Amino acid sequence: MTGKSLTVLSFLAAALLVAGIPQPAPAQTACQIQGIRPIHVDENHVKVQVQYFIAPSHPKACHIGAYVPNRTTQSSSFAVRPAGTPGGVPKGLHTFQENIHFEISHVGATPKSTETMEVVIYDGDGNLCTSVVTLRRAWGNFRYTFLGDHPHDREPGWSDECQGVTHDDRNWYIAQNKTIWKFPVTYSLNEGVTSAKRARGIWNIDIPRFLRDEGYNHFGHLDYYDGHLYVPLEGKLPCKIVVFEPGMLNYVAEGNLDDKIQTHAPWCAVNPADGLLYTSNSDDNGGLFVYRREIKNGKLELRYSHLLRLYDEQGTPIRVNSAQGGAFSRKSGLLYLSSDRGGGGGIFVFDPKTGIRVGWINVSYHHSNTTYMEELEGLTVWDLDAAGAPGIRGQVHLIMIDNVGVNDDDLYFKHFSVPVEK
Ligand SMILES: [Ca+2]
Ligand SMILES: [Ca+2]
Repeated sequence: MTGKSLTVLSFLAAALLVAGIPQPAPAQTACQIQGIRPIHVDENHVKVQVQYFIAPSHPKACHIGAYVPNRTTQSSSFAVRPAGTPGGVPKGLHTFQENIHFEISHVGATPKSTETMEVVIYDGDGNLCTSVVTLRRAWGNFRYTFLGDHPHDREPGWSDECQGVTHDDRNWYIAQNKTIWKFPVTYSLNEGVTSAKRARGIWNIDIPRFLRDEGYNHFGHLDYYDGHLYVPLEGKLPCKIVVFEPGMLNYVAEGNLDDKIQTHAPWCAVNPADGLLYTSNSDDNGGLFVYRREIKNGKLELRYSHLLRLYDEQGTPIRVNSAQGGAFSRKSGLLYLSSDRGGGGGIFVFDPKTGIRVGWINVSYHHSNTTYMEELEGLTVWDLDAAGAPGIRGQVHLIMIDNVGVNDDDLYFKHFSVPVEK
C-alpha cells in the first residue's frame, strides 16, 4: 500500500470512528487499534468491529481480543472470542467495512456494568499493542418477581408519613417523618403497636429536641451500617444526617450535608464497598452525592467527596426525579434506588462502581388522582426467605404509602424476590 492511499483511508476512517483517535500508522509501528464499533448488542453479548493496522511485514499470525474492563482489573464475569482464530486476522490497514470483529459475553451471575475495555492485538509471543476504549453499558439480565404486599392497606400506628426502612441481623428500623421505630424481625408488622411494645422489643424515638428547636422537622429514609443508624433530616438548611445507636435508639451524633449542592436529603445509605455515605436531592439528580464520614468527639463529620453520575443501561446520562429511598446490597454490591415520578418510576438498580443502571423493578402505583396518592418511599435488601418474618418473604422490601383517605396514611409494604440477592 502506498503512503498516499494510506492517508486517504485514514481520513475515511476518521469519519467512521466511534472510539479512539485515528492516526496514520507510522511505518515502524507494529500495530495500531484505530477504533471500535459495537454492531450487535443484547443483555449478555456484544459483537465489536475493529479498525486496525498491523505491519504487513509482521512475521506471526495476529489476533484481536479485549480485556474487560482492562488488563489490570479484568473481570472473570466476561469471556472474549477473539477475531482471527484460528489463522490470524489480515495484516495492513483494515476498516470497519471489512467486518472484522470479536465478541464479548457476560458470563457472571450478577448484573454488572462497564465503562471501558482494553482492546489488544497479540500474537503467540504476547501483546503487540493495546488501546483502552469507552464501552459504557449494562450487562446481564436483572430478574425479579413481585411477591405481594404485607402489610397491605394498613394503619398499624407507624404508617403516617412513613419514609423508609432498614435492618440489622434481627430487627427492622422504620422511619416516619418525626419518629424512628425498631421492631424485631419476628414481630408481625401487620399488628398495630400497643402500650405493651417495650415488652415485645419495640422501641421508638422522635427527632432530638435540640434539632426540633432549630427548625428540623422531617426524617428521610435511613440506613443501618456497622453498628449505627444513619438518618437524613430536613426542615432547614443545611440538611443533616443524624446518627443513632440501634439498641434503644439513643442519639449519638449529627453532622451537616453540604448546602451548596444539597437542598434536600430524602434518603441516605452507606456503601459497604467503600464506607462512604451516598445521598441525593429529591429531583433532577444527574448524580448522587458521595460523602466521607467520621464520628469524632460527639460530631458526625461529613466531607463531600464526589458526584456519582447516573446512566441508563446504554450509557446515556439520566436524571432521577422523586428519589425517596436508596439501599446497598451486601450480597451483590448493587444500589437500589426508589423513584416515583409520574409513571416512569419504580426501583432502579445501579452498579455503584460506575453509576450505570443494570436493572429496573417495575412497581405498580397510582401517583396522583383523587382516589390515590401513592408514594414509593424507602427500601431495604434483606433475604427473608428463611428468617421467620411473619408474612414476609423475598429479598427487596419497599415501603409505599397512600396519602389520600382518613386517619393515618395507608401502608403497603411491597416484597420482591430477587435471585441475585438470595
Ligand atoms: Ca420520603
Ligand atoms: Ca388512611
